[in-house]
Amino acid sequence: MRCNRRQVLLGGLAFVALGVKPAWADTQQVELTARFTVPPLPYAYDALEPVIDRRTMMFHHDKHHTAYVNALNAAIAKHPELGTPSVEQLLQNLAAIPADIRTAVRNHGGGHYNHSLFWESMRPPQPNNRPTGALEKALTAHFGDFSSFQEAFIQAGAQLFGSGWVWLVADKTGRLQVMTTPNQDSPLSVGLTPLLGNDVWEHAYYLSYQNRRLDYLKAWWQVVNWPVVAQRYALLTADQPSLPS
Ligand code: MN3
Repeated sequence: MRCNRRQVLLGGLAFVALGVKPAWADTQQVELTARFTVPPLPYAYDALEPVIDRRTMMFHHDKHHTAYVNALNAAIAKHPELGTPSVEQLLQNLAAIPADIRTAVRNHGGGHYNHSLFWESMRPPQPNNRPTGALEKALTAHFGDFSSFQEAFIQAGAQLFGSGWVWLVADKTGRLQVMTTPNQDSPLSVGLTPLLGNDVWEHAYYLSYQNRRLDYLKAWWQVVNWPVVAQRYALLTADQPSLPS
């Protein structure tokens, strides 16, 4: 490869030409390469049993998540002019990502972000596991009651064809909705904030549930970490003082 410097300059100019200035463009570049790492699980591999078995957690976290991170790092390394954006910034600005790595960032950046959120969204099985406080009120206001929200989430996840995610998301006005995304697409890329997501790729459940995705979707509520989801909702309402908190 020759003309490396020129390529770097052209890469920077591409942002200007697109009229899309990435949000991180003005931040100080303290590292020369953006490198992402797999966060450690906040609990033991077997902590979610019997809802999610130990081997599934080992393969899912150590192998699948690591593969997304490695591929994301390889893609980002091709464009040092991007600086050191966070994975959120990358996913929120896909249009500003150089075309030759945009699909890789979408797939593997999404895989990294979605799984990082997923691990934090779970905890050991809890009896009568349900949200409280402002989040419970918001779910009731948007879906009728908590059970109706759960049912909408389960149905959306069960009906998603192929691999993807089912989400509880909030838009900029605080409106809550259930949605699905295919593959590793993130709600961040369409301007929505994920509060809770469940992975419905077969690798997330196949060892214990085989083809019974619906059983996995129903059992999964036992391990949802509602205090963490409530924290995400509180951050959102802190940014939007007009929302009920
Ligand atoms: Mn997965």
